[in-house]
Amino acid sequence: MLDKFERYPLTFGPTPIEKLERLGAHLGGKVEIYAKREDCNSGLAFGGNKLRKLEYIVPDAIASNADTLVTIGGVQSNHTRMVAAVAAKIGMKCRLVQESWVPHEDAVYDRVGNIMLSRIMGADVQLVDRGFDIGIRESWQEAIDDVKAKGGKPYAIPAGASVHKYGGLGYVGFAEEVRAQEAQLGFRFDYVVVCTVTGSTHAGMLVGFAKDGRERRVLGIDASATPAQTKAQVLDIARNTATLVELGRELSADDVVLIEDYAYPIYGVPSEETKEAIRLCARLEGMITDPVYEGKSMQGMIDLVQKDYFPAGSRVLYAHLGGAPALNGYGYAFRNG
Ligand code: 5PA
Repeated sequence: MLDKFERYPLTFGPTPIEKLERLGAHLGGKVEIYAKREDCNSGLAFGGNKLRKLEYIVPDAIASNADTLVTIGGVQSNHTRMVAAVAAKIGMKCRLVQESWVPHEDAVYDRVGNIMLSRIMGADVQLVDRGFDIGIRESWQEAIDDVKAKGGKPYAIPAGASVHKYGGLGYVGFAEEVRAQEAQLGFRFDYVVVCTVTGSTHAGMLVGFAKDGRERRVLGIDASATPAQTKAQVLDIARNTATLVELGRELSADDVVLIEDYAYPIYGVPSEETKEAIRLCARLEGMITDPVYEGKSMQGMIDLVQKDYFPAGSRVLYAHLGGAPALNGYGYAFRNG
């Protein structure tokens, strides 16, 4: 589906799929749980889902003759860390707007984890005191203008690389990769569980799996706590991406399955149940998930298994999208383990 698009390799190649044997058994053994390890996809600054997206965006950035990548996220954004890494790798400058999307408790929240890594990689980090919103942000546009005013040539990447024209392509590739791995494994996955916030990860998967009629088997677990906006953005990106890859069919709002029950209390703040899911997965599998994104989708998957949402015998693929560096900003929440 992606042959006609230029791709700049930033990842190691196909990511491994591993069975979460002990977690599955702990949850009663009625379904088989697997994880696709997007969190281990690259040597660039701990990797994660943004690199798959950026592989299809970087050729356009290079072709535009830009010298500075400009993007935006929260203080502990994984996306901004990934853009900082990519800028370093391709020899560009990087300007990051980091907004106050999360009310946080830790004194070192803006010093550790993702933001520290971005600073180490030489990004120009600007803290802006504005709240959460997955849409186009004024502060990002101001940063783009500022780079221009100082004689630079900015290349603009929106939050999560999502509403960029090529933002959905990377996760179409994920679906194609899963199909190839299924052929080797000799079975197909019945469900894919993915954490959804700015939407292009879910949207790309949806388009990729629509090729064999599985778009509604992609279960987005909302972590934005603004699900109506997130759902609309997933559909927009999916439609745009479907046109680009010539999917040949219309996608409707019903094709976007977004489960809203686990984003509470608010974006970026883990509930007690999210923290329990993070501990459970860590203690049974040694697999680390974060309090903002993957811990919430892990909580959702565990709860759905416990509620018998998945018919007995189902094979469930959890997409682990990365994000562990943010844990450093949540030392207080895990002070007792
Ligand atoms: C993020 C996003 P989408 O934004 O494509 O829906 O992906 C959600 C997601 N898991 C899931 C991890 C580890 C993520 O980092 N992160 C954002 C960031 O700024 O880091 C875009 C919000």
